[in-house]
Amino acid sequence: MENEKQFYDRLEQRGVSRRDFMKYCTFLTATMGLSSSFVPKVAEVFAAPKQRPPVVWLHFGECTGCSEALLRTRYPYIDDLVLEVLSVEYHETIMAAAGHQAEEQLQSAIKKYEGKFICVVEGAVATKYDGAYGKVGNRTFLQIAKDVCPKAAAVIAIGTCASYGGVQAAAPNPGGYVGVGEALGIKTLNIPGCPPNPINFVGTVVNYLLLGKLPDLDSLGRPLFAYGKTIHDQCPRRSHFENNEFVLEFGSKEAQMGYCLYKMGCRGPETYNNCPIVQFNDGTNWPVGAGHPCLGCSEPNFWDKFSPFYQEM
Ligand code: FSX
Ligand code: SF4
Ligand code: F3S
Repeated sequence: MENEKQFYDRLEQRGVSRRDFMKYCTFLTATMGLSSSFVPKVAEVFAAPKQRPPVVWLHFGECTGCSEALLRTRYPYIDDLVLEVLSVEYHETIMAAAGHQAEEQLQSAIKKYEGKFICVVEGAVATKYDGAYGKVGNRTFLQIAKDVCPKAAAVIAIGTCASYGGVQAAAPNPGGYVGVGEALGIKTLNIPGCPPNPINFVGTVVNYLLLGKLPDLDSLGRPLFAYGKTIHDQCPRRSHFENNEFVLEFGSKEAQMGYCLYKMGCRGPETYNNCPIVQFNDGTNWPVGAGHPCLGCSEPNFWDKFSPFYQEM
C-alpha cells in the first residue's frame, strides 16, 4: 500500500492527477479489448508492480521516432511509466552509460538474464555484405541481433522498420535491410507504424504483465487488439467514401468539409491499425483527422507498395 501511495504522490509531483491516470488506464484497458472490470487491475500493474521483467532494447537502422513517440507524449510521464514497470537494462537513447561501458552493460544483461529478458528491437537489420551497412560498437546490427535475440524470452519489434524493414528497405535498398524477424528467421511480435502508437506497445506489455502472456497475433505477428481492423473500417470519413464525396485538392472546400481522402492517395482501405480510435498525443488527432491521407505506414513494404504517395491507386 505504501508503495502505491508513493506512486500516486510521484504522479502528482509530475502534474498528473490520479483522475488523469485512471482515465488513461480506462483508455488503455479498452484499447486492449478488455472489459472495464479490468481497469483497477491495469492501474495496479503500474502502481504496485508484482514483477519488473528485464528488457534489453536494441537500436538498429531507424530514426528513433519509436522511442521518441513513447517518451514525448503530452503527459510523457504516463506513457513512459511503462519503462518503470520494466527493468530496462540497456537502451541507448535513455541509458547513462556510453561507449565501452554501454557495451559491457549489454553483455552483462544478456548473460545475467539469459532466457528471461524481453528483447525490444527498434530499427531494421542490414543483411547484405555481412551486414556491413549498419554497425554499433564495431559489430554489425546482424551480429548483435544474432547474439542477443535468441537468448531472449520474447522479441518485440517496435515500429515498421524492426517489423518489416520500413524506410531502410525501400528500393533500391543497397544494404539489404529487412525486419529483425526476417533477418534471423525467427517469429517476432510486431508493433508496426512509423512511428507506432505508444499505446499499442504499452498495451502489449501490460497484457503480458497482467495475463502472463503476449496478446493474440495476426498472421503478420501484430497484436489483434490493435491491428485487427483496417483504418478504413474505423474511419469517421467513411460515410463520405460511401457517398462518393471526395477531396480532390488540399485546401479546397471539400477538404474543409472533411470529405474522404481516397483520391488524395489514402491507403486506409489496405492498412490495419487503430489510429482512428486511439489517435496520437493523448487523443489530439491522427493523420486523416488532420486532413492528411493515411500513407499505410504500418504495413509491410509500405514505401514501395504504396508510393507514389498522394495519388489514388
Ligand atoms: Fe522506423 Fe522507429 Fe519510422 Fe522512425 O525508430 S518506424 S523510421 S518513425 O521510429 O523505427
Ligand atoms: Fe477510407 Fe481514407 Fe476515406 Fe477514411 S479517408 S474513409 S480511411 S479512404
Ligand atoms: Fe500510419 Fe495511416 Fe495511422 S499513415 S499513423 S497507419 S493513419
